Amino acid sequence: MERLPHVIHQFAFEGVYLDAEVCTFGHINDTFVLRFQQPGNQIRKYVLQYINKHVFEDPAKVMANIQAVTSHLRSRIEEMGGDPYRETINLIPTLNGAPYYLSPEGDYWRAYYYIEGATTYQTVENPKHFYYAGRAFGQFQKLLSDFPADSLHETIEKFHDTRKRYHDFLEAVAADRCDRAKDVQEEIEFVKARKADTGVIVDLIAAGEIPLRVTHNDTKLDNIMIDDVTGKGICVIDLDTVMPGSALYDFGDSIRFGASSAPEDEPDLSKVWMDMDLFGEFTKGYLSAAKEFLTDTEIRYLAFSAKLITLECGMRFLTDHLNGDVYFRIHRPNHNLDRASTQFKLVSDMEKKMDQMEAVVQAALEE
Ligand code: GN1
Ligand code: MG
Repeated sequence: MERLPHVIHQFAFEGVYLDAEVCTFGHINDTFVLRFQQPGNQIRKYVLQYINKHVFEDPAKVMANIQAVTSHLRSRIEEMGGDPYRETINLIPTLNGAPYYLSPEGDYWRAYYYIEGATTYQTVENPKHFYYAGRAFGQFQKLLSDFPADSLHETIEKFHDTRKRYHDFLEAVAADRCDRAKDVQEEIEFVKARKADTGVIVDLIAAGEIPLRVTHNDTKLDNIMIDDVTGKGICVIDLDTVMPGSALYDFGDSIRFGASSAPEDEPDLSKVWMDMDLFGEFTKGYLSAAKEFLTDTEIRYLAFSAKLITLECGMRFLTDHLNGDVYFRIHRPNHNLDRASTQFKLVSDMEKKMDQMEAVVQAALEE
C-alpha cells in the first residue's frame, strides 16, 4: 500500500484521487480498486495491478499479448455494435503513453477502467449466470478465432501441459522441501493413479488431432464479469495467460471452478461435488457460441477435459503445498492442501458421472 501514491501518479487517470481498496481474490497479482472524484461529484473507478514477477518472467510480453488481444476484441465488438468499454478490458496508459509502468525497483504495474454495474462471483449464485458465463467464454474464443495465434508470446511455458505438471509434481514429492510429503500420502497416490490421463490432450495436440487456438487459459468464474441487471456474462477479464492453447483447457477450467458445489478452498469435503445442473448450464451456454467452430474431436473430449483440468489444478496446488506455498498466495495454514483436496474430490465425482456428462454434451449439441 505504501507504494501506491507514487505509482498512481504515473498513470493518465482522470480526476482527483480519493482512496484505494485491496481486492483479495486472485492468487497471483496484487489488485487495487481506486476511486477518483470527477467534476460534478461523480466518482470514477480504476483497477490498478502489480504484476507478479515470480510467476510472469517477462511482464512486458504479458502486456504485449494483452494489448494485441484487447485491441482485436475492441474492433470486433465495435463492428458488432457492442460497447467496447464494457465488453473488453481497456488499459489506461501511463503519462508517457506506455501500456504499463516499470518502477525504479523493477516492478511492473498496469491499470484498467473499472467496469461498473457488473460483478464477479466465487460460486454460482444463479444458474443462469453460469449459462451466460459459458456463452461469453465461447464468444471470446469465437471473436479471437481469426487472431493470429502464433503472434502471441508463450508467457508461461507449457502452462497447461498436464504431463509436464505431473513431472513437476513428482519432483516436488521427491525433493519434499518442507517435510510435508509424509502427511499427504493419500493425495500423492491419488495423483499417481491418474498418470495416464495427464498425456491425453497434449498428445492429441502434438498429433495434430486438435488445433491450437487463442485461448484464455484461466477461465474460472471469477474471471468473468456478470451484468448486475441482465445476468449476462459481459466481459472476460484477467487476460494474463492468453496464449495459444486448446479450447478444451478453457472449457475444463470453467467447469472445475464453477460447476463445483463449493468454493475452491472449502475445507469440509462433504460439501464438495460436481453439480450436474451447473455442468448442463455452462455446457449449453458454451456450445451455443462454440459449436460452430469446434471440431468433432474437441467436442468428444469436452467432458474429459473438465476432469483433466481439475486434476491438473489439484496437482498444482499439491505441488505448491509440498514446495512451501511459493506460487499461489495463501491466507491460512494448509490452504493449498485444502484447495488440492477439493479438486481431487471433484475428480472422483466426475469419474463417477462421466457417462452423464457425455450425455449432457450430446444433448446440448442438439439444442
Ligand atoms: C491462478 O490469478 P488467478 O487466481 O486468476 C492461476 C490459475 C489457476 C487459479 C486457481 C497465472 O489464477 O492457473 O487455475 O489460480 N493463474 C496462474 O484458482 O497461474
Ligand atoms: Mg483471476
